[in-house]
Amino acid sequence: MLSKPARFRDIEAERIQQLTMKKTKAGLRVLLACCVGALVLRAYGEEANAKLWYNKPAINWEKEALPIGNGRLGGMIFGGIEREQIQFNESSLWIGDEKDTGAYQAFGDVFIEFGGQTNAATTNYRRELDISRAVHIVAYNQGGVSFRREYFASHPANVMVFRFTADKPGAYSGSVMLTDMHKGKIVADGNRLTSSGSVAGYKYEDKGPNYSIALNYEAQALVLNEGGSVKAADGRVTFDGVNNLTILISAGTDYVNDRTRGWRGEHPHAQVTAQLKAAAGTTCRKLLASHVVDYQRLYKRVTLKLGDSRSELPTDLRLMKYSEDARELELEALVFQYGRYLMISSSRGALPANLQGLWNNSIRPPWRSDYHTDVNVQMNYWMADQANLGECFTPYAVWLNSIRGVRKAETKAAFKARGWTMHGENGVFGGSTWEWVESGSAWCMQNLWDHYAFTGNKEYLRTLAYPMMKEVCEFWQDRLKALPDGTLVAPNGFSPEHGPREDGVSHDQQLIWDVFNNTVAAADVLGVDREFRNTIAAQRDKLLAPKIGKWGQLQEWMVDRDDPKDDHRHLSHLVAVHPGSQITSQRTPQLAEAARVSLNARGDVSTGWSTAWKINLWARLHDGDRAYKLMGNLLRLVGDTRMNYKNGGGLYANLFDAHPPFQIDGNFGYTAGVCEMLLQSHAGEIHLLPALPKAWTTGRVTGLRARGNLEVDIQWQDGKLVQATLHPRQDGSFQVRYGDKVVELKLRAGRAVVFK
Ligand code: FUC
Repeated sequence: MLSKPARFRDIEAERIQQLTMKKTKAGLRVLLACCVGALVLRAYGEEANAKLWYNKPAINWEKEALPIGNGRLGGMIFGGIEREQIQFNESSLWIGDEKDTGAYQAFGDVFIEFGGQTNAATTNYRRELDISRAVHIVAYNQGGVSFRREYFASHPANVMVFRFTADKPGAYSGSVMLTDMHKGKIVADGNRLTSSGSVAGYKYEDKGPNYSIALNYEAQALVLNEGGSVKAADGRVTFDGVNNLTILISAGTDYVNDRTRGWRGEHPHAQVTAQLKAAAGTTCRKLLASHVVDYQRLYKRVTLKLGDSRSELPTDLRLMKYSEDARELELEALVFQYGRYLMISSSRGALPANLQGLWNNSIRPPWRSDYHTDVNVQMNYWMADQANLGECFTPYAVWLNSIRGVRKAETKAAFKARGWTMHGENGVFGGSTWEWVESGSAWCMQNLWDHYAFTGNKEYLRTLAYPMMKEVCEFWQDRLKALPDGTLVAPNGFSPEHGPREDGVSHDQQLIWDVFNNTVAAADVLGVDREFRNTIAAQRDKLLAPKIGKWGQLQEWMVDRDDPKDDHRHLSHLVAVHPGSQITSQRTPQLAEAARVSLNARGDVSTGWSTAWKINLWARLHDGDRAYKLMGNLLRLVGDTRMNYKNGGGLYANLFDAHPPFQIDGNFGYTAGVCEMLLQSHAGEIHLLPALPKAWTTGRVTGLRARGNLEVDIQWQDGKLVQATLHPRQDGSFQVRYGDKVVELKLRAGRAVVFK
């Protein structure tokens, strides 16, 4: 199975060599390949490095349990021997309403007790998460029996599957329990456990408001036996003398992302029952096969090879060794792919990934496990298209679209303006709390435009992105204020989460520039709204521009008051460098230099997400070694789960990002950062290896996406480009850069181009 793609690759590579070679002015050799070349040099081969593994069960949910998810349902698996716990979630189980963010809610747990099995008598214990297949495995020996468990969350079947097998018959006896975080009704009937209820009366804070919306929910677990027997007793399902045991679970709520329906649709009972019935009607083998095919269709689009290490250590010790300055390149690649695994597992076909993706074991989770719009949700989605997971972006755009009606109403009341904006905390019913962060909606629009830039999907742009972008422009058209010389500033703004409220804050100015600039481009692509387009283009050019202050820094405020000792985690005034594109090393070198001064002053030690952002920023400033240093800071084994806003960033043993506590933006931001180090496309050109650190002497990446709707494979050796292949998905003109060499190319859809 695995050697076939490699052989295929060689044949295609040979074919490419026979194709025409052109020498360009700049001296880069370019091979123009025919259509078959679209498939060349894709390394679909084995990723030996794609496993997290441990030699003992998890005790701590946040630091040790391992996540599975199908984009809607999620499970955190402990791997206990006498007693297994799978804490589970469904992404729409929320409290809150149109006035209040509320919070994302834990659903419940499945507990499985194995009679007669004890920790003490176990040998060869191993639990692992294979992120190349999205399968979690627990294996151990006990009393002469080899036990093996497989767990996966199937997107096509829309259920989670837990399968328990053994090499001797009748080895499984015990019971299955379901718990419910909202104290609903639990019924055991035959081989089925059901929990159901409503979240009415639950609040995020003791003294918080009563919410006007209360979702109904239901979860079901179906216990299937091969051999032995299964029956309901005392609120559990017990099993006795079973050879192989399968537990299928699904859950849902009556949430719909539609304000006009009051956010409530059908009770989930029928759907959950049907999902389990369909899954139970097939075989585990088929469920697993369709799951792996579905998952790998996304996962295998990108491969990354940075080294050849074959660490024999369990992942926690491996990370510890790395933290002690024995840097291991393949661990860096594993954490990169883990970000992609977490994205595929938490953002498909339902709600977008929240502060914890979709894994949450609390009804009062940190920061509500919500959608924070002063950096966090935007950061979640930087990597989606870069790392070739465009489908995973869609839930985010759909969520924004669903809440914009509520946002418009509150924005109108608060600002007497058209369009819409948000506070820092946001939920699934449009409710938004905490401080106003007026440029938050413009920042979300940047994600929306980028998704178009990466995919070239005009239908998406016309129907989903552009109408929202236009509305956010309208908000700023009504809100901007002219200084005496005609310069436009955002009034009374805020540099998250930092400094006074005042006019002309750089963060606001840069994001308004961004949304105006992108909306001009979008109107051009769609050929619509000529007059509106010209007005915002003119307003964009009158915006107060980025300023360089007295110590050479990029000013965070209109007033030159930046403190060089300020190491605040937010890097709000650098948003024009990344993820924005107003400041680039090529086009605005002085401003880029000022940004470098500011970024230096902020220091290298911070929270998880802040460290991840710094990786991206240093990559944009083309300092690969500094980005690499920050990567090292993020790949630091952290044990503390207490909230730390200063310097606790790193990874837990399960490779979840530690803010601390667990916050997933650091995982996604890290993956985005690695993409930015290898490939950039924000500055009107495709830049190969823009920030390659010295440590990555030789490596290969395939399948990264660039703006303009193309995929790029890059191979390098001794720190130098060996070969890059562009796979355009649509026709277009591109400028391609490597170092200071630049070539101009007209590319045709489906015709790969190889650079030497
Ligand atoms: C912002 C950040 C915090 C935290 C929270 C969820 O408020 O400033 O560090 O990440 O979001």
